[in-house]
Amino acid sequence: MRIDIITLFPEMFSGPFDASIIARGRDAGVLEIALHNPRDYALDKHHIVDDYAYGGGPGMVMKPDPIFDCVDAVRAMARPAGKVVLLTPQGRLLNHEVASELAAEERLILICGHYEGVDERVREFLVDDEISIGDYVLSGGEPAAIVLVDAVARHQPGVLGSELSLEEESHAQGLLEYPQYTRPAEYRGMTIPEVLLSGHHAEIAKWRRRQSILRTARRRPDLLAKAELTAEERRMVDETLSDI
Ligand code: 9D3
Repeated sequence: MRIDIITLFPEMFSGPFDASIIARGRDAGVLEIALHNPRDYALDKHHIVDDYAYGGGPGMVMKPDPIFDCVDAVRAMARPAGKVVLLTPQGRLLNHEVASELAAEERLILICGHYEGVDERVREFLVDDEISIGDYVLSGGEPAAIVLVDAVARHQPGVLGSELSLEEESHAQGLLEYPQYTRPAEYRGMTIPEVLLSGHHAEIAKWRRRQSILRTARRRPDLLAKAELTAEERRMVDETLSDI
């Protein structure tokens, strides 16, 4: 998969993209990332990329022409043309399904907005999809693009080191993770659940499933409503949580 990122701040990507899962994808040759600055496509003397909003109001708007010209040039660099995705607070919310959908594309072109936003004609005539990473205010689309690339990279074959991890992930889909422990079994007087030392794999699996379900019920009732639980598990949730 190839991802082209259009940003006024390409330097924001060097840390995250040179480490972690994204670096592994690039090293494995399953993920190619290229950064492009619309300022390089602003042909005026001062390479201006923003301007005042027609109709007035606070803040600057990203000019359409450097973005259109940048996307044209980037599209000419490789095939296929690729879906153009705008990172914006007004986009559809990123989740596992959206990440998986975008990961199936051969090529993506991400546009990171900055200032108060981009000229509406970019949205209307250039952009195919709009994504937000959550209901809070960022100062630009760059951190959102990093999150999106990370989530998409995990879906590429060979990135996780084992295909099992994603399968496990989708298996547990809809439930939060169970508590995890590693050595030592006792640290500063803090112990770990007895069952994990028992060697009874079936008992351990049962305990983990129960912990996942209860944790999800307490913290993310919205997720639990969508999860696939047996009738017995639903009863167990109701009984356990009615005590508190
Ligand atoms: C505070 C300014 N807002 C009201 C006028 C508009 C606004 C414009 C641009 C708010 C944020 C931004 C910059 N954010 C993004 O470009 C962005 C974003 C986000 O802020 N939250 C979650 N996901 C995303 S994806 C891109």
